[in-house]
Amino acid sequence: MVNASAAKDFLRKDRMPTVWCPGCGNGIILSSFLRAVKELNLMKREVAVISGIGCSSRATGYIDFNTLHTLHGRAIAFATGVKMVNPSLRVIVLTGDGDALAIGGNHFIHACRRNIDLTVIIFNNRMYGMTGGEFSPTTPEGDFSTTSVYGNIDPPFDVVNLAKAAEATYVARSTAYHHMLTTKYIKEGILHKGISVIDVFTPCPTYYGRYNLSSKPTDMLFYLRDHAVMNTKAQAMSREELKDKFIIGKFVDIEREEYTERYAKIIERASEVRE
Ligand SMILES: Cc1ncc(C[n+]2csc(CCOP(=O)(O)OP(=O)(O)O)c2C)c(N)n1
Repeated sequence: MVNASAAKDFLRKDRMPTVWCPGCGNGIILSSFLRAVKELNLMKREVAVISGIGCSSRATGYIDFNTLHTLHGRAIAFATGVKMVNPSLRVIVLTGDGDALAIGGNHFIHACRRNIDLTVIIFNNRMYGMTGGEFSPTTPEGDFSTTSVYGNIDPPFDVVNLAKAAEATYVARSTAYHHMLTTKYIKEGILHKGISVIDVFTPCPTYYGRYNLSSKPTDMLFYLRDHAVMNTKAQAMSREELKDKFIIGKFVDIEREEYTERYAKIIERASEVRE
């Protein structure tokens, strides 16, 4: 076990303070990630961290690894390129629900389908934080945002079900409150050969919270504590008991041939033919 201060080894202290609002869970998720890297004893040079655009995607600016802060929705595309060129790197994607599932939705499903060895950590704040609180593909139906002032009419994606349907080989969900669980899933995801998707729920206090739950960040954490149910426990609960709850846990952990390994075989075959 590594304590939280050890994670500071990986922070670019000269970039502090962060842009994140007081009470935002992004810092908690970032520290879960740093703790996971520390506990796995990974060297900085072995790790590449790629993000898109958004509040959550700013995370790459605060950490001292090989990092790329790329284009909105293109984090997984850049990460795919990095992994293809250097399969020995541990490639991690830090992304928002908008970045990964709206503009980046295509890259997300195809990375799952290919089973490329990326660890995709979704900072799921249920809306677009950076641009002012618009609804995103994970905003629940009926919820309020700056672009759904009478209630959102779009049914949301369930990230776990989406990743499962696209045939991701590791899928888990945690929250900013359950930081030890998040660290555990990130560690497992990094060690997993193939794509791992870790959906981490962290309602944005500034926009989502203010419009839908509470303007107090501590209430956000209590909300996560009181409404999350482990999937193992949920199986024995009735529909009525699960009303207003969301399910966390590990949902998929299977083996399937990884994409860069398949590609290496193709290169080998092609060079044999040429010789
Ligand atoms: C091509 C493009 N379209 C739109 C934007 C504007 N934009 C910047 S961040 C963002 C949404 C961010 O939401 P999310 O990915 O959920 O991250 P969060 O800020 O909530 O962490 C949008 C629409 C952009 N930068 N580039």
